[in-house]
Amino acid sequence: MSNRRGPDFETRMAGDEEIPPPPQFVDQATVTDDSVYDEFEVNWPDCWDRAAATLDWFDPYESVLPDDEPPFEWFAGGTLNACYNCVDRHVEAGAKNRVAIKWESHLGETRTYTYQDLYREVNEFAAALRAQGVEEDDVVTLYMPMIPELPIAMLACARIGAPHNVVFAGLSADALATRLESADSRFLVTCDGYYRRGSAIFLKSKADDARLKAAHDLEEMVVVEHLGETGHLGAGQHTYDELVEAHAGAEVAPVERAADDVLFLIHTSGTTGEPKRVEHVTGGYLAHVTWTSQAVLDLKPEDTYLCTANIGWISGHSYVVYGPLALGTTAVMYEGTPNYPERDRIWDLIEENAVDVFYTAPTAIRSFMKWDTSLPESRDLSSLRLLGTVGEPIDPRAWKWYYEHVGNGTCPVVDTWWQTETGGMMITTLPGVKKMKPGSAGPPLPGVGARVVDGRGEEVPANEAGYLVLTRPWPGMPLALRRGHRWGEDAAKFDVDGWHYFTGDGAKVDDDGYVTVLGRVDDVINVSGHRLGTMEIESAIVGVEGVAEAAVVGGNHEVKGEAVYAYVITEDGYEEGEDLRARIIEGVEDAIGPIARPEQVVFTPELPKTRSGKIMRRLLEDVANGAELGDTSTLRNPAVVEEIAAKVRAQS
Ligand code: 6R9
Repeated sequence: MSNRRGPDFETRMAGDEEIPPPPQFVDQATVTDDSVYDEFEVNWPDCWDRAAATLDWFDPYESVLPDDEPPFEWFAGGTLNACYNCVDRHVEAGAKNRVAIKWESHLGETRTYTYQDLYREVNEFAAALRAQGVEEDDVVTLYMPMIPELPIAMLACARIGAPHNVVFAGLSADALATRLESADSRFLVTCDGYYRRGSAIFLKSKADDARLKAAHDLEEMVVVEHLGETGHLGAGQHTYDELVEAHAGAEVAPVERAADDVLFLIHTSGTTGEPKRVEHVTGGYLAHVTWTSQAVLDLKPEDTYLCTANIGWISGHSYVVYGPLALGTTAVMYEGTPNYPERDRIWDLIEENAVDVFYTAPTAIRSFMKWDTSLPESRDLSSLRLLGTVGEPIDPRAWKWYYEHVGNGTCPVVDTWWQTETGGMMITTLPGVKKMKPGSAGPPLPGVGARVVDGRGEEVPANEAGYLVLTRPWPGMPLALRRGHRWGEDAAKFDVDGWHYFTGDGAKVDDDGYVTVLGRVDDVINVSGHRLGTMEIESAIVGVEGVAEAAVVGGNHEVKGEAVYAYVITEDGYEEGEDLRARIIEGVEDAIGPIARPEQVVFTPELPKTRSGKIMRRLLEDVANGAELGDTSTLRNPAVVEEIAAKVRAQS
């Protein structure tokens, strides 16, 4: 196993404080009875009926889970449509005038879509996609920023049974090309461009570039005119407005999808040099995210809800789009960044929209703390009922700041652990039931099996660090795991009895069964909640002319959580210096995007290697963190570590 830190890395202590659920929250919460945990234990797997019951099925399923061996066919025999569940059923139930999406642009413009508006536009775009030749099971790639046309396009795809493949707009043309190929996708929806912190980013030109780079032809491309700078459209390229207008008033019947038909593909970073393709299916995924939106986020149809996640990542798929809309909630969608135009933009949004439930990431909370504590306090945030966090471990100090300064000590905080691969939340407190422990995510949700094991697969004693494995299948599990496949990195890792999935995270469990997640133990780093593979960054750097070898590690960063540190050996005849450094940064931005930009590029004559030639990444992490250097005695070249450390000190 490639083990970046091992389970014994610095143990982050969760606070020993315990906070009971606020009574005024419990009084109105959807799930308040502790018996739900027992019910799921006694009744497993049929207990997951409860999740499926949040949805409308065309054909009811015959069995919740026919077999406890792969293939795991959750809700076998059932058919449904995700778009029908997120849109039509609310219109049919008389909620057509309720706001579904309130979009706030970063410049202060707003656009409001009721469920009826959403119904109309999704139908028109679904008809347009069909007219472009998109058939059931064709993959449609969506390379779009946070504009309303993104969820509309996702729902239109879901309506016609065409899996979507959303690519985060901050990724480069190369990254888009790789994802088009990996998904075997011949249809692309993008936009001309968008503003980020006041500057225009031209997306269509990146999409055009990707089109040239991808190994196969794109058949059709749709361009949303967001900046009004679309320019020339070539063959097979159409504007979104032109297509929607051509299908004004069209209605498309939602396609009946089997529970395990693919709803979408999404790519994330794994531990190989290639992005990892994850496929989520219609029934289990939608049931999982809808149930957890209800049980954990406590969302109700009358709520206004703000999640700051970008729809380009899984958090936005599950908890900006599918979960909240399936429940008929009003989702506020924010185009910009929390600090643009001012650092109080988020508090503005909460106050103006009287937001009930707010879900964000620890990196944002750390920024808020750093900026000015008085900012949230100068606003009326009394509409808030519940706060959530996701994406990285949250330390007890940030947790308490969030609880006190944003939640005024009256809103429960749910620290939700989950992954692209799990589809939805797995480990967190049920806020109307469980006490909170700042710094610890909480117990596994009812029905979820999680264990912390050592390298041999043995469960470790309470409060000791080990590897986090999931030991039971769950409805939101992706196609590969359903089929009993393992991703390369997870293959036969531990000798755990029975089926299991290794998460890539280190964790410990306390005497109450609360899990504290310690961070990744594999070659994945987490920069501001963005999941990045060190191997992908390394291969980008090695592709730069003049670079002989590179090693990338994550170093601690006060706001970002981790930052990218690149250690580089130059090729003979090339000079270390600003020119090469700039080309390395450009190389990473071209291959992946600005999110992977190295914080530091450190030139070194050698990398610390063991006698067998393996790079000792742990030492490079110690160097990045300015920590005391670990044992260097097994190195072939011990002196190099001190040399690199001196360079890092000089650069920072
Ligand atoms: C949803 C999402 C997954 C990785 C995961 C872990 C980290 C997410 C966390 C957390 C501690 C939490 N992570 N939530 N760590 N506490 N509440 O973020 O998916 O982008 O796939 O990242 O994020 O390391 O393995 P994804």
